[in-house]
Amino acid sequence: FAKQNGAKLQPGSGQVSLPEDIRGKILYDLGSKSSSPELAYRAAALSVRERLIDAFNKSQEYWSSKDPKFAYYLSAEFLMGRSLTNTVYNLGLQGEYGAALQELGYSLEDLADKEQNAALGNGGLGRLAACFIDSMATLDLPGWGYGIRYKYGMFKQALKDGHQKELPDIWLTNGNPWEIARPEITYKVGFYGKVDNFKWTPAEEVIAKAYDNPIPGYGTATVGNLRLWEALPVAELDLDKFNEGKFAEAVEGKRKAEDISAVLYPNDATEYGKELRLKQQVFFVSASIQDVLARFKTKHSDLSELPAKAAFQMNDTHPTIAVAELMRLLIDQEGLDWDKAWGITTKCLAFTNHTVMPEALEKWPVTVMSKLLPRHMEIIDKIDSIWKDSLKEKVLSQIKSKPAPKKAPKAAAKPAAKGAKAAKEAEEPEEDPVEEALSKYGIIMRNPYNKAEKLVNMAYLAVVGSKAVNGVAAIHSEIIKETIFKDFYELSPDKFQNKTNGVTPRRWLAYCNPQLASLITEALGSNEWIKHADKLQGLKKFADDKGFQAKWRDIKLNNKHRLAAKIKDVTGIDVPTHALYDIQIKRIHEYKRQHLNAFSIIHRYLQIKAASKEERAKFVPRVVVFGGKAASAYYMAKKMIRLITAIGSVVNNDPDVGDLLKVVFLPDYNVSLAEVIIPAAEVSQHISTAGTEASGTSNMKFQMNGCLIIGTMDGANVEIADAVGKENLFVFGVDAKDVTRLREERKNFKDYDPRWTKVMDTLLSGKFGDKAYFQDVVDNVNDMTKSNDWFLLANDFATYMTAQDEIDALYKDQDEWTRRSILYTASSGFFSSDRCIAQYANEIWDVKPVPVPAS
Ligand code: 26Y
Repeated sequence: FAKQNGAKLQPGSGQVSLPEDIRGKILYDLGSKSSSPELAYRAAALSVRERLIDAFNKSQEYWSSKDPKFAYYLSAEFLMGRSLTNTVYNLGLQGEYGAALQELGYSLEDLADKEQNAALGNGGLGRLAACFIDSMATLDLPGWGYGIRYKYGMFKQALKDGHQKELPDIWLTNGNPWEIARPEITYKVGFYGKVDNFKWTPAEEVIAKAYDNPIPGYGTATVGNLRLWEALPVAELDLDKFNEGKFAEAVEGKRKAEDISAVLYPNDATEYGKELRLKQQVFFVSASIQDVLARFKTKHSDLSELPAKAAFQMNDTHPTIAVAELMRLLIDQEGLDWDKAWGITTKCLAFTNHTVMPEALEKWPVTVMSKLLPRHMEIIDKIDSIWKDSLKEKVLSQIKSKPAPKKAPKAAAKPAAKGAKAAKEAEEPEEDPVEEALSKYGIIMRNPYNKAEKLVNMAYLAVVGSKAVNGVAAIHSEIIKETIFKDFYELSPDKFQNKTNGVTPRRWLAYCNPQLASLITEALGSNEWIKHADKLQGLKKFADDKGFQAKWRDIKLNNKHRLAAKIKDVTGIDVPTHALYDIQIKRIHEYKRQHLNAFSIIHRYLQIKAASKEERAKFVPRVVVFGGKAASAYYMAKKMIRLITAIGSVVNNDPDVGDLLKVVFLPDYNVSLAEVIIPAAEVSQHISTAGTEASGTSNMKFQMNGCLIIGTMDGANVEIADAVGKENLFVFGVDAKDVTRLREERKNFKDYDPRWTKVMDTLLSGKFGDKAYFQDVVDNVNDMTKSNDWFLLANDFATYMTAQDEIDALYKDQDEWTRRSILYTASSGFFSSDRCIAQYANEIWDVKPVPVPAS
C-alpha cells in the first residue's frame, strides 16, 4: 500500500482508488493511524494537490514552449481565502472527491471548513488581486501574480467587552498544501550601502525564495501561478558570535532578514510610513523583476524585446518602486544606456490607482529612500529631473501667456545660484517662476506640512513610468483625472483609462451559493454562466414568474438559516430568520460610514420604543449585521466598532424590542465569513460619502447573490445602478461633484434633522453605556467647533432615513422584492472579473489567450 501511494500512482489511473489515496495520505504523509476532520482535510488537500500539480506543470511547460507575452500582476496583497473547494470545483473533481469523502464518512463542505484562510491582504485591493488571477487562468491568459509570502497575514479580530482586540494570524503552522516551495529559485535583494560612480554596494542583502501557488482556471486545462517570496538570510548563523556566547547577535542577521516577509501591514488607507514596509515593497518587486528577466533571458538576448513579452501591472503605489528597479536592473546589470532602459520600462509598466485619499498615496521621505535604496534614489532623481526638463518649454510658454500673479515683494531675495547643487537645494522653489510652475509635476516634492522635508511621490513616479494609468470604476477614473492626477492627465490624456473592477463568479456565486447556482443553471438550461457571466441576463425573463420567485426566496431563506446558525455559534445571539437581513461588511473606516448605519439603528430603536403594541406589529423586523476590521492605530474606527457593539448589547436585550431588531457585530470578518454572509443578505449597505470609495467590490458580490443595495452614487454603485436600473436600488446622499462645496458650507450647517439631533442626544445620554466614551464620536460629526464632519454624515442623514423607509415598505411586498432580487443577479454579468481582466489584457497588456490543450 505504501508503494502504491507514491506520487506517481494517480487516483483515477485505476491503480489506486481515491478513498485509498486519501487514507494513504493520512497514514504516510501525516503519520496518523486514525482519522479526524482536520487530518482528512489535509489528506484530501494533498491528494488534490497532486492533480493540481500535474495540470500546473503541463500548463507552464506549454506556455514556456509557446513563449507568449505574459502579464505579471505585482501586488503586496493577495487575499486568497481558502483553496480546497475552489480547486476541486475548478478542476471539475467535485463528483469524485465528494463521493470519496463520503465513503470515508466526511463531506467536502465540512472538511473545507478546516482550512486556514490565506489572508495575505487587507481588504478590497487584495481580494481584487485574488479574483484577477482566477480570471487570468480561466481566460487562458499567460500570467502570474507576484507577491509576498507573509508568515502572518491579516490579524485575527476578537472582541473583548465589545472592543476590537488584535491577535496574530498564525496560518502556516500545519503547513500549506497549496504551495510548492522552490528552494532552487532564489534572488538576492540589497539594501543600504553606498553608490560609487553609479555602482551600488549594498550593506545588507537578503535572499528571496520562491513559493508557487498554482491557480486553476475554471472549465479549462490552464493552471496559472501565484509566485510569493519568502525572505531568508544570506547566512543562517554567525558562528563566530555564537562561539563567543553572543547567541542573540549570532542570529540577528537571520531575524532581520526574516522580518521582511513576516507580517502583512494591517493598514488600509492609513499609516504607511514605516521603513520595513518600503523594504517589503522593494523586496518582492526586485525578486519578481529579476525572476522575469532571468526567464526572458533563457529565450532572448535582446532586451528591447521585453515589452513584447512582459507586461507588469502595479497594484496601487505599493509596487511602484518597480519603475526605479527595472531601470536599475536594465542599466546596472544589463548594461543598457538610460534612454533605452527608459523606453523599455515605460512600455512594460502600467499602474492602477485604488484610492483618492491623500493619506493612502505613498510618499516616502527622500532621507529614508536615500538611506535604504541609494541607487534607486539616484535613479528617481534623474527621472524627476529629465521629466521636469521635458516640461520646461511648455511651462515657459504658459507663463508667458498668463499675466503673472501679483506677489508681495520678498524682503531679501536670494541670488539665483546656478550650478551649485547645495545652493539649488536651499533655494525656495517659489522664487523661480519656472521651478514653481514645474513643482506640481515633481516626483520629488516638498512635504506640504514640513517644507524642509522632501518626499518621493510614488503615485507620480508610477504615472510617469507607466504606459497606462487606470482607476477602478467609471466615476473614480474620472475623479482621478480631475483631482490627484489632473496635471498629468492634461499632459497625456491618452494614458488614462478606466477598468471597472469585477469579482469572480466562481467563488462569489457558484461555490458560495450552491443552491442558487443550481436554480440558475436549471433555469438557463446550462451552467455556461459560470464562465460567461453575461448569460445571467437570461434570468430576466423569470423575474416576474411567481413559481420561480418562490424557489428563489426559499433559497435565500435557507441561506439565512445558515447565517443565523453561524451568528448563534459565534456570538450566542439568536436572530430570527423571518426578519430582513441587512448587512454592512467591509473595513471599518469613517469614509465608509458604518457610524451612519449605527445612527439609523439608534433611530429605529427609539421608534420601536416609542411605538404602541399595535404600531409595533407593523414594523418590519430587521437583523443588522456588521463585520470588518479596524486598522490597529485607527482610533475613530475602533470607536465605531465599540459604538456598534454597545448598541447591540442594549437593543438585543430589550424585551420591548424582541425580534423587531437585532444588531450583530460578527468578529473576524474574512473571506470565508463573507462566503456565508453574502448569500444570506437581502439588503447590503454601500454608503460611503460620494467620491471617496474608488469602486467597492462587495457591492458586486451582493448583487450577484440577489441582494438589494442601499447606497450612495459612489464607486461602482453608479454602474450597478445603471445595470440594474437606478429605481431598483435605494439611492441616497449628496453628489460627488457637490462634496467640496458642501464641506465648505458645513462650517455654517444649520440644517440638522430632528431625528439626527435625537440620535446625538441619546448617544450622549449614557443610554449605550459610558456617555463620555462617545463624546468624540458625536463631536466629530456634530460639533463644528471641534471637527467639520468631513464625511458629511449630517448632510446625508435625512435622505438615508428616507431610503431606509423605502426598504421597509418594499419588504412588505415580497413579490416585488424578489423580482428586483432576480434582476440584480441577472444584471451582474458585467461585474465579473473575467470581463475586467479581458479588458486589461486587450486594452493595456496586449496579452492574448494561450489555451493549454486538455491532455
Ligand atoms: C499605503 C497603505 C496604507 C495602504 C494599504 C492598503 C493603502 C491602501 C490599501 C488598500 C486599499 C484598498 O483596498 N482599496 C480598495 O480597493 C478596492 C479594489 O479596487 C476598491 O474596490 C475599494 O474602493 C478601495 O477602497
